[in-house]
Amino acid sequence: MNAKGNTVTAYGDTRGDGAVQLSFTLPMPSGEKARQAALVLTARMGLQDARVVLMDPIDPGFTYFVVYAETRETVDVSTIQVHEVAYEAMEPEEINRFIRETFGRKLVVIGACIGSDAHTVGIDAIMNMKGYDMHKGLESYPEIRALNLGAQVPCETLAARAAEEKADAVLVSQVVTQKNAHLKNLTRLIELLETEGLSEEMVLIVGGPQVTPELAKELGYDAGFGRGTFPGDVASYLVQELADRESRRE
Ligand code: B12
Repeated sequence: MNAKGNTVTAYGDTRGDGAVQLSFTLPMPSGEKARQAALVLTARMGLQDARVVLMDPIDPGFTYFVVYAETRETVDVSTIQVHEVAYEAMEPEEINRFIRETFGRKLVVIGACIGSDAHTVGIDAIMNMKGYDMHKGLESYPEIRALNLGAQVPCETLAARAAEEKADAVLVSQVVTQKNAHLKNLTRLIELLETEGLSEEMVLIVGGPQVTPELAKELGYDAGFGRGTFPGDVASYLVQELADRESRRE
C-alpha cells in the first residue's frame, strides 16, 4: 500500500518487491534452450529479473516450469468497483434458529448442475451432507429440505421439480464455460422459470468457478457465487434474502 493506503503490488520477501511466481508448460524438451525460452517468454510478459526455479520434463517434448520474477506494476485499489453478494455470515445453528423463528417451517432448496455439464463436485460441496472443506452441506441443516438432483439435469426437469416442490430457492451449478455453454443453459433456465411465473417467487442462485455476482445479475439471477464458496455462505444469504422479501411484502 502507498501512503494513502490505496496502491498495492505483489509481495514476496520485502514489502513492495513485486515478487511473483508463475508456472507454465512449453512444448519442447527440457534443456538450456527450453530454459532460455521460458526466460524470454517471461520477459515478454513484462516481468523482470526472471529466474527459472523448476524445469521438469513432464513428457517427451514437454517441460514444466516454475519461474520467479518481479513486476513493476501497481494497482490503485480505490479505482476498483466490486459487486458482492450482500449478506452477513451466520453459523449453521444460528441459521436453523433464524429459519424456525422467522419462517416457522422448513425451507425447500432444490439444486442441480444443468445441461450437459457433468461436474457434480461443486453442487455436492454446497448441498451434500458431507459438504466441503469441513463445512457441512445444506442437507445437514435440520431446517432445510435440500434436494440435490445431481448433474446433467435438463433445465425443464429442474424447473418442473422446483414448481412441484414449491421450492424457496433454486441452486444451479455451471462449471463448463466452453463455447459459452453456461450462458445458454442459465438463460434457458431463467426463461423457463419466468414463463412459469416462478422467478419472482423463488430465490435463484447460480454458482461455479467462473460465476461472478455481476454475471448472475446480468442473467437475471438473484445472486452468484464463485470459487471457495461454502454452504454456510449460501444458507446465510438465502435466509436473509427470504426474510427481506417477507418484510417487503408486509
Ligand atoms: C473433476 C473434474 C472433472 C470430472 C468431473 C467429475 C465430477 N463428478 O464432477 C470429469 C472427469 C468428469 C470432467 C470432465 C470434463 N471436464 Co472437468 N474438471 C474437473 C476438475 C479437475 C475439478 C473440478 C472440481 O471438482 N472442482 C472442485 C469443486 C469443489 O469446485 P467448483 O466446481 O469450483 O465448486 C465450488 C464453487 O465454484 C462453488 N459452486 C459450484 N457450483 C455451485 C452451485 C451453487 C448453487 C453455488 C452457490 C456455488 C457453487 O462452490 C463450490 C465449492 O466452493 C476441473 C479443473 C479444476 N482444477 O478446477 C476440470 C474442469 C472444470 N473441466 C474442464 C473440462 C473442459 C472438462 C471436459 C469438457 C473435458 C473433456 N474435453 O471431456 C469434460 C466435460 C464433461 C461434461 N460433460 O461436463 C475444464 C472447464 C473449462 C471451462 N472453463 O469450461 C476444467 C476447468 C479443466 C481445465 N482447466 O480445462 N472434469
